[in-house]
Amino acid sequence: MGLKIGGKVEKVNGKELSYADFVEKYLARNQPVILTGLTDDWRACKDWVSDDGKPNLRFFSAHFGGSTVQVADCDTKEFTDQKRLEMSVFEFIDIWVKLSSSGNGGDDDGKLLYLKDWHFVKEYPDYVAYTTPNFFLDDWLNLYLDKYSMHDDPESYKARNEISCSDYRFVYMGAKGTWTPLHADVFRSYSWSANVCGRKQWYFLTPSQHHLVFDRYMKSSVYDIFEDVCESKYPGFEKAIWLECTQEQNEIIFVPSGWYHQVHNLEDTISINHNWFNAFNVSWVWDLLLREYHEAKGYIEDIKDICDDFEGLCQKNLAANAGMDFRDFFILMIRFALANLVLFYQLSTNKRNVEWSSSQLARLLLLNLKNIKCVTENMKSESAWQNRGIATVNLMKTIEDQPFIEFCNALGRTYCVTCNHIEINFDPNRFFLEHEGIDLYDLFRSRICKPDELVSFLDNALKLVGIEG
Ligand SMILES: O=C(O)CCC(=O)C(=O)O
Repeated sequence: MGLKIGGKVEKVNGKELSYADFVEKYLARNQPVILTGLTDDWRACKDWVSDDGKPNLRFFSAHFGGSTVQVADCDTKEFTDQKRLEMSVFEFIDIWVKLSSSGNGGDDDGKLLYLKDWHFVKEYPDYVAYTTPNFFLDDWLNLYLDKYSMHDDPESYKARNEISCSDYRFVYMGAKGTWTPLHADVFRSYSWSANVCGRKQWYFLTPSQHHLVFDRYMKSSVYDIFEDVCESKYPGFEKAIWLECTQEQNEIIFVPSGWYHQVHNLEDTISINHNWFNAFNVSWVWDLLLREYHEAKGYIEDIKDICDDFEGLCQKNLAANAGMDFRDFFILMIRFALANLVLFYQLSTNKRNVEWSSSQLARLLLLNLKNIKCVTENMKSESAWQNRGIATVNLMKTIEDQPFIEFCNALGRTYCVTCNHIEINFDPNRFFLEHEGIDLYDLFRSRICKPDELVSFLDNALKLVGIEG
């Protein structure tokens, strides 16, 4: 029996959609959408596409051939994903060119190869291939990784290079027929994916139907929705109702948090793809970390009694599987709380504007702070915090650090664009002087080690500007 298709993904002209409408209709409601008209000025759409509309593979070999990339062998399953190989872009293109001229699209053994997760922007920062559309700028993941690394203690994670992730901005390239198996995105983040050339076919399953693609123990999920899916292993699969769509060249798809999806390249395709989260979906990240933590713990429960640092091992395994551990996530939350707070305070000093607190920017900063507080409240109840000092963050030292100042100002610039606001800056030297009426020294003269301390800090900080938590 074929898939049950319940509908198509909506297609909207991105030039006629306001940021506020995008937030209300898609981001906050966690609904997919295809946006058109947003790639007109991209250099990638000129340099990377030949006159016949196909990928300009020669251009890649000539300019970026030396890069080492991850290539998925689309015909071979390894664990829950496609088998990965490492090769240079030059080799990858060479295989592609030779075999597309021989008409088979795969390598010598007839394998279909798909270049994935190429950190192109990190590798070629001066070659500005594209600009991120405003709709996707409120991206805590990449803004954070531009200034900080996920693990403050890379030494202890050195051996596991799969978690040393520099950013989540990728290029994908593959011949017709390459594909990505059914999955939900890393951290249960949002993603956006733009077709520079080629076309993709997408199949989506809403989070409320997830259980239908899992086995009865909720352990493994279907790999390929078009393979014979064994009824006895996945008893709910036949009931799943899918959304589908064809994404054309120059169209951008917004993939909401936690939606399972499978993707097929209908033609030779190059796409640009970011993963991201912000206040609207950060609770998904924590929920996933918590689930993965309990899973990681379950796997090694039998060595608990002979292990010197059982909790430490659980966290290390969590970071290897999920991309971050509790400490990484908590420190990220603290830094975002501080950045949103200092920007909120900066806004409040603009005495000429008595309406400051009802501005779009003030409302967004407050929503961010409230959602951070809400996630942190959920973290409080996890007993792993009680057993060890997960983090020690000196607030005063943090906000005076150069990376924090840069991070905060990058966040400020982003929000001035999305909220159409005049520039706001954070300068720690001016910050304390400009808020003489408020005892900020007292507020920031503390350390945060546990989630309940972050919650109290936020409550106190907001009270000082007349906002009750
Ligand atoms: O384009 C692909 O093959 C996969 C992209 C994807 O899964 C995503 O953007 O979330």
